[in-house]
Amino acid sequence: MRSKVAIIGAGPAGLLLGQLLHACGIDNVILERQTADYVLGRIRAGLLEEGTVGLLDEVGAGQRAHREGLIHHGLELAFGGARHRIDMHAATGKTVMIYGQTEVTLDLMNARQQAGLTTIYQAADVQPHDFDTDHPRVSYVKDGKAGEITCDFIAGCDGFHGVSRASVPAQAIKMFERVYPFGWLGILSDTPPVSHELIYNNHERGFALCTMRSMHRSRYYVQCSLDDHIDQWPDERFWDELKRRLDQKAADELITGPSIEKSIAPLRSFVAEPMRFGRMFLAGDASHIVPPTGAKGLNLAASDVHYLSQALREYYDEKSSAGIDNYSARALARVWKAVRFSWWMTSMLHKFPDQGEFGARIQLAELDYLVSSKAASTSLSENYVGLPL
Ligand code: RFL
Ligand code: PHB
Repeated sequence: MRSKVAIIGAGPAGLLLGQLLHACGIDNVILERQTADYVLGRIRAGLLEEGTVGLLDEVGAGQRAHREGLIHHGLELAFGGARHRIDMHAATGKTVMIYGQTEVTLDLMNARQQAGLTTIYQAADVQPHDFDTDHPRVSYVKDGKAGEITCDFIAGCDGFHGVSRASVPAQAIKMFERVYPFGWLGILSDTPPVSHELIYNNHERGFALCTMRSMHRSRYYVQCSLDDHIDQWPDERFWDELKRRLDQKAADELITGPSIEKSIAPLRSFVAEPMRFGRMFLAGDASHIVPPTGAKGLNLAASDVHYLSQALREYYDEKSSAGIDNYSARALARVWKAVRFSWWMTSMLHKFPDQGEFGARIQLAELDYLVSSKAASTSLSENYVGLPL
């Protein structure tokens, strides 16, 4: 099979890139290791920047998000027993949208199907080749039969554990990493959210986040130990622990119910540089990971593929390589700012094993400064709603 661009991975990065390329007439094939149902079953991100919603609109996949997504003008920070609202809209003129990653993925999958583009699900042993030449290709096995896609470019959108980054020779890539000494235990439950906006809680027992998927479905997270196992967290224990970390009003108003999903995720900051290797590009989690505290992972995947699609359009339409030559630097400039913001939010809100009473007081001082200083709360807002694309 031949295609201008072979995309590895049908997560948000791969699917959005496929539609952005299609919109400028660049044909592409996606190879995905899992089934479509498996990809749709992963409960992850929930918060979209306006820029990300704009990209969904650009490819004609934004209608349902506008109908069903919840627009948030602010967020709350809770510490020292009280809650403080940050009005992001007043500070920046922008809002964020609550719309689950599963829904984004479904909308993009449907758009792809309507456009008649090829996605090969359950592709095993996917392997990029010869991306340091003018004739890259990707090999795979489907239903026991070997296949190959010859292409002009390969887009590695295959997430943190994907094969694309792993195929780059060690001397050509530099990696930066910080692993945090805790994880997030998350549950999804068909109960109304405790508040109409998100509450980020700094508490001496550890961080907690109250978020949602709709006005009938809530999503809660508590900071947990990396050694914890899901079996140690029956629903009652989760709700008890969450309540202890909330302010009194939220604890009183919290409506609990059976969980419909429960999982533990480790927290990590990671960046691989550069994001281009000859005729292969990395985008999304394949090249960087942020802890979820800043809600940036999916939004960065979207901005990466926006830059990449523009670069490839320039290559085909204007016969210019300037865009692809600049892709890595342009994407990384935005990535590092989101890495910084996510690290900062994580550092300010979680309980670290070695922070001591001094560290805890510094966190409280920083939070108090944030909610009382216009400059500081504007800075948080500007980053949270998303830096310009
Ligand atoms: P994905 O979603 O991991 O998709 C990669 C796809 O590649 C496939 N794949 C392969 N295919 C073929 N061959 C191989 N060898 C392959 N290896 C892998 C995989 O099966 C998969 O389908 O990466 P992508 O597209 O870059 O998207 C990134 C986002 O999924 C991720 O950044 C976000 O989920 C992060 N995230 C959040 N981001 C936000 O913007 N806002 C949030 O509110 C937010 N909350 C979160 C999050 C991530 C979380 N977890 C579980 C890590 C909350 C959590 C708890
Ligand atoms: C979510 O809704 O899952 C979510 C929202 C904001 C975050 C992280 C996760 O910072």
